Amino acid sequence: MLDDTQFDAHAERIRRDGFTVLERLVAPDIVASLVGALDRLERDKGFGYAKTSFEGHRTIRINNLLTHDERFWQVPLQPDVLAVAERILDRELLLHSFCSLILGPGQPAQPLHEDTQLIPLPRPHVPIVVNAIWALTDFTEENGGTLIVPGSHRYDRAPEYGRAYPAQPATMPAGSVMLFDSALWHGAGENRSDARRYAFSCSYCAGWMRQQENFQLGVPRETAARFPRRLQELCGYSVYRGQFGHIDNHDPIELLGQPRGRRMVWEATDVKRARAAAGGGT
Ligand SMILES: O=C(O)CCC(=O)C(=O)O
Repeated sequence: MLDDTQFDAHAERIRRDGFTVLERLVAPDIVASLVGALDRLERDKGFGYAKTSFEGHRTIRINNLLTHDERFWQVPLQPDVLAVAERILDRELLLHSFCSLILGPGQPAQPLHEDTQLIPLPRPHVPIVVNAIWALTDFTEENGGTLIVPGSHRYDRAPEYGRAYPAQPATMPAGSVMLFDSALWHGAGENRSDARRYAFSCSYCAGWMRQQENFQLGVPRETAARFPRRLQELCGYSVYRGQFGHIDNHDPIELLGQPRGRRMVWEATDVKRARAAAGGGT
């Protein structure tokens, strides 16, 4: 586990350059087990190549991964990645999207884009999504290591779709995780090698934002009930600032059998004032 100074330094790099790399973060046996889980899933459930050019006709993307294998649960919860993402977004962040990105040989480079470009906010804007690309095999220039344009998260526009721009490949050894502000211009590189490039994209968004993947409806309630509590919160069984996401003044976490969720802000305010009046402080 990294320490606070290292978390701060990585967060500062994301603010400055738009990205940072946590090298060799994930142990080789865990990487092997995650790749094994993806292979088994592909074999057992017949997942094939994506159907659109943006997603990649030679790329296997498996969405809603949390429903497929318990081994995937540890990915959004990886403590170092979460700690850095929380420094950028805050502790009430949500899981935004979690999918595999398996680039097969012959996959052309993806158009450069930024993940928040459809959000109607003027650019540059505060960070609202942080993406973590997990390298499950070495990322090289040859096998399609993610292309990035350092500093582009501060530009006042998104890239023009399909246009070529100078970009650099994020090369990193297997087990590394690249975290970036999703406003950074990026895209998968071309896989000119004869092997697959295995990766995850596991992104987090601000707690007040709509998630890209709908985990509350997409993950069966009985599966979510078995998640560790922090994963339940990340999936949206939580209330941002005690206001956004409540159900009849209750925290949705109670739907998963948790005894008591967060107090809504209006109730919490009364409790706080009553305690202060009684001399009990806050
Ligand atoms: O596969 C990659 O390296 C990046 C993929 C990506 O940016 C996307 O699909 O939005």
